[in-house]
Amino acid sequence: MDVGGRMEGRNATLILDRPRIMGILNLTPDSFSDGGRYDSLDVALARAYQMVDEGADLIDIGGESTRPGAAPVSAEEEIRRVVPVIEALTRQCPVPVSIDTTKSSVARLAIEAGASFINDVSGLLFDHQMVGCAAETGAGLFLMHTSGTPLTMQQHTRYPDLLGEIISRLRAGVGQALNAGVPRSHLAIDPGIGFGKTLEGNLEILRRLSELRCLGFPILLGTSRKSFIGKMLGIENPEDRLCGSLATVALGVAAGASIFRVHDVRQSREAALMAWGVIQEGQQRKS
Ligand code: HH2
Repeated sequence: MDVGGRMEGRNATLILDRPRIMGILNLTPDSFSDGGRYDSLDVALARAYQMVDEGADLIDIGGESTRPGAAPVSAEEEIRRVVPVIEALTRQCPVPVSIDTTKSSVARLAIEAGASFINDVSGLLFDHQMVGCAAETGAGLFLMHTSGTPLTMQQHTRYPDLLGEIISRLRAGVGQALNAGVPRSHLAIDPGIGFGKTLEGNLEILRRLSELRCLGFPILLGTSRKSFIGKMLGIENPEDRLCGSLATVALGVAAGASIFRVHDVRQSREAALMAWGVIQEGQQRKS
């Protein structure tokens, strides 16, 4: 992680002088871990404020599940789910909001409602107007690697060179964003854990995560409660995957990731800051 780095969004800046926590708020009936939990405005806002109290630096709001096999949702339905919550939350919330969507029409209305960042799990692949939306609105943009839509991505999990493919796809995405006028300081990258990858592929990404630093952008890591942790540890229920999730956060900090997308905010923040403290001390001794 580059000390002194930052990621800017519309009316917001994430100072990356230590690991930052992105708290997950899925306003969906079918997300793999928290689907159906936050289906009223009050419950969703209460969960967002709870994550802020627990130390979240950013709240990521999504209205469409991206788990493998998830059915697509219309833009109208996504907007109906996310916009009222973003509007109400950003009126008072002390931390910024990102909109987790692959649709520019949803992103645009979410930003009008107060969101500062776009989290595009397709890395600009699904909607060619997304890049213009980021450039015009001044939103920050998280670009993630995937191999296809949630319906098809698990059919494309074999790569001759997995890290090479991720890096070249992310390089193309950031190039496209820079060409469209999105400033460098508004971009971050994400290898897309669980998106068109096998168990071995996800482990390889974690082992070789530091290689993504060659692109020179902040790295976001989203491992929280994912099925590769369940497969490794033989744990069926996503809510029981906390310990495995925390191990990946610590490894991510050591590899140079600076933003962690998580369900368990307090625990992940503590794991990240502990790992960060160990690394910092080592760095101070070297200098
Ligand atoms: N993972 C999920 C969704 N959005 N965004 C980024 N940048 N990185 C990720 O790894 C990532 C993401 C999937 O997890 P979740 O939102 O918890 O579940 P679902 O897609 O079922 O809503």
